[in-house]
Amino acid sequence: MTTSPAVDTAMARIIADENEHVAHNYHPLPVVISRGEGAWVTDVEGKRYLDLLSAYSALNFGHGHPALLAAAQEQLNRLTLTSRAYHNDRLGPFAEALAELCGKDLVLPMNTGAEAVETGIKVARAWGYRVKGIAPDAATIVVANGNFHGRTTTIVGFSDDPQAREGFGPFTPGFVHVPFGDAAAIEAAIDENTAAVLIEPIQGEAGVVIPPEGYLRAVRELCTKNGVLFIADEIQSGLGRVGATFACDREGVVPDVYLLGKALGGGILPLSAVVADDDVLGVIRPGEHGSTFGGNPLAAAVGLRVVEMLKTGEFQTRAQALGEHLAAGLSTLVGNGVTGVRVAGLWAGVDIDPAVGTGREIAERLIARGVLVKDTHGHTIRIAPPLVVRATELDWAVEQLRVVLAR
Ligand code: IF1
Repeated sequence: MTTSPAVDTAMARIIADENEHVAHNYHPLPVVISRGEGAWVTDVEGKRYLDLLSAYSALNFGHGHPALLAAAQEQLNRLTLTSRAYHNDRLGPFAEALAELCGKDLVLPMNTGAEAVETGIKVARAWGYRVKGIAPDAATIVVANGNFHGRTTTIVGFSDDPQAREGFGPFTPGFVHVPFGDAAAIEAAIDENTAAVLIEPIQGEAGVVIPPEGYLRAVRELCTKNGVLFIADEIQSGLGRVGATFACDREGVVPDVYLLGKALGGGILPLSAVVADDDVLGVIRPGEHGSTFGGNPLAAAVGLRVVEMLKTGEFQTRAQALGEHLAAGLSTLVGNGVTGVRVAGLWAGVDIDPAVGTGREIAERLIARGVLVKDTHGHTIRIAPPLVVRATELDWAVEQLRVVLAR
């Protein structure tokens, strides 16, 4: 019988094999998941965990939601891919439903969130030249410090996180930075070459940073006044997470362009979209933009079901109520290993007192107690459970957090 630690377990072997053949672009927490149901996942050894990350909100409806699985399975048997060289019978209904959910005219379907952001940038630039009349190649886009919009070279080029950008230049020009949450800074940054302001209404990667009340309304007014597009990256904040369909709804604001992803694909496949009115998205002409898988019938069938589920308002209401419940629980930890908590709907950033450990250490201790979270920026952990989680499960998770903080 071996006395050596973890090395001989099935799980350790799986992790070692993965590390041998998968590029080391991540440092995953040491758990190997093989099943998921609702808010719970099971590892290869049969141990269950409450999933408080939901694949960064891509699993807003939980693992294996029956209605989403049914939509995917029905479509899998019928037709999965046509390319946009032809029409398919699922894209139109999906686009119609999503446009209606957003109160907009048009949808441009892509796959990943980063592609939606890239598409939004192209649309804003084309609109800047063709509608606003900006001089050729002079268009700029105002972005926020602390932003996270994805991993392509253009996108990391306007990140201010050294880990995201260092070693990957040269970068695409045309972006102007302002502090997040400061509307006056946006006003000062706008000039005749500004095509758009691109922000996350709530910054996710930054640690669930909620801007001051009135910020989104002020951005809306500034953009309208100056003839600039307001592009809201709702890829992580949208589709029910914050207790409303969109984080912009919390201030009663409608951006010119919604960027959507993650939960749009129901946690089943990648599906993203740019949603805007015809006077904006209509600037893109045949042949100027696209993707092999964008608008594929399998993704459209799942996305249509996602939109139908959101139209009931049930998930938004749940996120709001459960979020208040979670906020109350987390607030009892402040001063007890937690230095600050920010909550928007069922989405929380919890700052860990460095004296009790790093965010990563807390996440590792929680794994031992059957709870999955993810750290960010050293001492913050993010909590974004599937919106199908129960209040009692959240209470239990808060108690596990209390225990690992006290250790
Ligand atoms: C990674 C974070 C979350 C996003 C917003 C666009 C994208 C994302 C607001 C791009 C992606 C991700 C991707 C994932 C980790 C992650 C993340 F920690 F980096 F911040 F969610 F919290 N806009 N977010 O949050 O979407 O191309 O990935 O589909 O890159 O490691 P994508």
